[in-house]
Amino acid sequence: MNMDYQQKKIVVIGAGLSGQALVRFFCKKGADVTLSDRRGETQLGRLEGLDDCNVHYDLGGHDIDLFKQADLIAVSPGVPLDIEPLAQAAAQGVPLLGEIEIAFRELDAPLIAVTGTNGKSTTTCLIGEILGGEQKNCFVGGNLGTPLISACDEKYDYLVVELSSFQLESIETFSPDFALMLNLSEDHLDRYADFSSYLATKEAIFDNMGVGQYAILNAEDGRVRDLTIPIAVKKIWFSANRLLDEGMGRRGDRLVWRWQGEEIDFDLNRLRLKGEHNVENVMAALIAPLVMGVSPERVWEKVCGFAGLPHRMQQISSFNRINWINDSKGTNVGSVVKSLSGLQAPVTLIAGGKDKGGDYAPLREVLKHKVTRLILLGEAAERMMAELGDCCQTIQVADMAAAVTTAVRETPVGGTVLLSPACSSFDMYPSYAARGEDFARQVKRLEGKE
Ligand code: UMA
Ligand code: ADP
Repeated sequence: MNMDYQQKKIVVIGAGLSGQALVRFFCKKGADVTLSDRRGETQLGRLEGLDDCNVHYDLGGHDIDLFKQADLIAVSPGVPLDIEPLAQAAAQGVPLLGEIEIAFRELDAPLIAVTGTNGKSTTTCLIGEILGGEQKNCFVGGNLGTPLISACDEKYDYLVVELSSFQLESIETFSPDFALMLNLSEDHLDRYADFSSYLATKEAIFDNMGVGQYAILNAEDGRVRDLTIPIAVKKIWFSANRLLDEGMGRRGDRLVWRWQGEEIDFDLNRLRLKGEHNVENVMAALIAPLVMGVSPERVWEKVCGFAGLPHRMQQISSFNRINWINDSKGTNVGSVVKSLSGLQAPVTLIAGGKDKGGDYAPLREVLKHKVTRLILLGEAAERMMAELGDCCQTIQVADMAAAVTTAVRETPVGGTVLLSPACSSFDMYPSYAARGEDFARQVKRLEGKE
């Protein structure tokens, strides 16, 4: 369904990756576009990608009148829908749509959407690996980094899209052919009133789905099992703990796919990806391509060739005979619990960053078993110290350089230093990637390589 935006007054809010891609899209469609950002010109710098666009600017704050007079407001994921200018415009009947909804209305290739609290990026990339190549053009993006709206620039055979809860807040008709729900645990409680609001936003991915569409679901996650999914949607389960009568199950070190009366198995020993959490991601990633008819041989060859993404349990050094692991993308408690569970003691854990308002208590057990030193930094350090400081020896430091210097002093030969913050990065860095790169740089500095 292609929408007509010719001469429509459109306000795009947020001048980040999504906002800039939206501006390019709407300008091409002949709309009258204004880009609004609370940051001013000096903070934003030059928006080089927009040089060719005929766009107006509303910077250093949001002009409420402009919002009220718009035909449509296109919202970036980082902008909450309840901020004053959006609430007032919505109250006047101005439609607010997110980047994902706007893109969905333009695109017609089969769409596989990946959500859940953890493992989204890894699973999205795995599916992209499987479906891409061999003359197939596969878009792989969304929350992962490339906004879906930029998929309108090219013809794609498949769209594989990672979706955050932020992106799902502003969908209306979005309905993927396959929706994956990997797992659900506390996250982003700095944006949502409570955990159930976060869960409801995630659940919205299924709202418009129906006949001929599939929900791919983690059978071992109670919150996933409790989701409300339209009856017409075919549910396909995966379980990393047991065999299933239908779906993707497991028998020892083999994954077992049972579908339409047939059974195929896959040897886990061939995987390059490490960790139990990645077994779950692999299981989830296999299902849509297999249902779509990609051969099991090709599927497994692609999955086994995948070495993982940077900043996710990435071994970066063995300096001082210590295993240094960058898991900067471990941005919530659930992911850090999984990451630590897969490691042998003794671990020195570097954590902290921007607090997301969730509960740190689920970390207590695994800290006691695996972690001998907890090094805390960032805005969340004090709260984490108060809630976790009695689980192991805990030290608060000022920055990453001090965290790494302390870690090398405190960690015995054969031990592991893990950066897995359980917090977002935005108190000290522009992104989790910048935080992970700083960690790697500080380790290199110790090694005398920088
Ligand atoms: N802004 C306003 N007014 C506000 C709030 C923000 O103008 O009230 C402006 C900011 O000043 C800034 C712009 O909005 O200039 C940023 O917009 P954005 O936060 O939506 O950032 P994008 O660059 O568009 O990136 C977004 C996703 N960011 C967030 O959801 C916070 C990226 O996910 C995603 O890769 C990208 O779209 C492409 O789809 C990042 C992320 O941290 C990786 N995601 C969260 C996560 O994974 O935990 C959900
Ligand atoms: P997301 O995109 O959902 O943040 P990633 O694939 O980027 O997920 O992985 C981020 C971190 O989450 C990893 O470094 C790991 O600590 C943890 N993780 C990955 N997959 C899972 C999973 N299936 N269950 C729990 N934690 C996971």
